[in-house]
Amino acid sequence: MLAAWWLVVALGRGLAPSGGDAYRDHELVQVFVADDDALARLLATGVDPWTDHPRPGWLTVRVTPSRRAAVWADQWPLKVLDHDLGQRVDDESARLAARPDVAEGGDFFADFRTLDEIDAWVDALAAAHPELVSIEQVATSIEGRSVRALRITAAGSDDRPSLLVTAGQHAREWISVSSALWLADTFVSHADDPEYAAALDAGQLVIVPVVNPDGYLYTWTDERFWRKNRRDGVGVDTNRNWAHGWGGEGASGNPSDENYRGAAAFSEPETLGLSNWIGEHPELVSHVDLHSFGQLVLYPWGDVADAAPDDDELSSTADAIVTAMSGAVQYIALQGVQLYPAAGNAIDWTYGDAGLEAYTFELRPDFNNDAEGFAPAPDQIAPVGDEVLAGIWVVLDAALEQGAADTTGGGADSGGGSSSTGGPQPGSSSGATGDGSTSTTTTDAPGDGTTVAADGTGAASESTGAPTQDGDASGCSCRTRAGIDPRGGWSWCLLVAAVIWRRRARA
Ligand code: 0X9
Ligand code: ZN
Repeated sequence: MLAAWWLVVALGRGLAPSGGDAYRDHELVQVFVADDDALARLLATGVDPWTDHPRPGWLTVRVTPSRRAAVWADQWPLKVLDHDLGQRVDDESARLAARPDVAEGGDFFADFRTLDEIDAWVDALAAAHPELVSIEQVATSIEGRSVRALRITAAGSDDRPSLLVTAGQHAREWISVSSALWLADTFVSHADDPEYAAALDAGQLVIVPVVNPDGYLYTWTDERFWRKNRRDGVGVDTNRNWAHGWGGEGASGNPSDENYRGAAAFSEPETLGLSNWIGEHPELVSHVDLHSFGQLVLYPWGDVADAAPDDDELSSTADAIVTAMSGAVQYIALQGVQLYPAAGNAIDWTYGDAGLEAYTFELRPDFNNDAEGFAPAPDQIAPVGDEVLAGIWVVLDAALEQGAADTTGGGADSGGGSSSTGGPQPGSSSGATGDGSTSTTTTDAPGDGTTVAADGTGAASESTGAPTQDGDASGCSCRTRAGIDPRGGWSWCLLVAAVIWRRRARA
């Protein structure tokens, strides 16, 4: 009876929560592996590492009941983060089934949304703001779904310099999708604010919120932690399928691996369609690809250790992005390959082959918070959305400066993240709900002088008094860095040490 009620409620909301059966009694365990031999021994037990590039050190793995004895037989230093991932997925499904219904006026950003809800919201946003928002189809997925872009501009033309934001290449990284939609919502609902109006007059924001719609849907219906697209039911990692350096280090030729590169460069309709579309749009000058998790800003190259031709600009802009995004939590800038090699990733192609200034943002949580990992609580949607917004402003300002320089024949440097439009500091956003009405979501965004609790509760914590940047020469307010990681202490030191260790391991 209860099950029947659940089904009615779920279907009534257009949902089909997957439930946790696929993960019943699966443990999430942090294991310390001292060296490559130990790593090989652990992986031989058949655990599922929650990273596509396992290395010695602390490693988070999913352990199925059938593998448990083999894992625990060894004397690993280990910590069980979760005894039953199935329960976690059940809890999440129950929460999702009870979340506010957008069709009945509920806040779209109160929780994560199904593909149907996202499509309806995007349609409604465009219908309510035809002067600002247009929708373009950029690709068709393997299962025949539209991969769509929202173009947001007040210019009424598509030849203004444009920033492309993509999200959801990896199906389980829901916070990347919600953040892309948060950007669209903020730019539309603030379009009359002087800073936004200036930016939308001078340039455009093009947002593809769900690059991998088949995979995204599958995480809602079947396997919550699915990563790839749905090629033959086995999947291709679209972020290993782009043509730049395809088949190089960090991309597997084994279809069952999480980082399977596909049969050939651009073998997948999602990457082929999107890359063709990018090639047809010379107004695009920069690209940000959203992922989770790790709190990182990555720049090319992601496959080889050589410095990119524009390494100085890329790294200095990445530093500026990190400054803008950090406050409640700390982000770190890295050349992608220093994290681990990932040949065939999107930004190597958009930078190297399409000529865009390109970055990957890995959003919250950080690597010390694997337990939350790909399933952050819904109260993270707003603060992470605002962090992405702050970072996007840095890239957009650089793009618009470049556009202005190109127009005037000047030689402005695209790096450094200085402000041409004086993009605002996010703090509160009035949200278009998609039905033409608006809702207001207020957040203590990083940089507005307060900080958000690191656990995402929204409770303010004391500023640590870290440096602030107030006002640029034009008198517009700029990003303020209110504090560094209120968790502080050893976890932050460990994170920094891990990054340095990774860098040295690569050297
Ligand atoms: O592995 C990926 O595709 C990205 N990380 S994720 O956990 N979201 O899957 C990162 C790719 C960034 N590039 C490099 N690490 N080189
Ligand atoms: Zn990803």
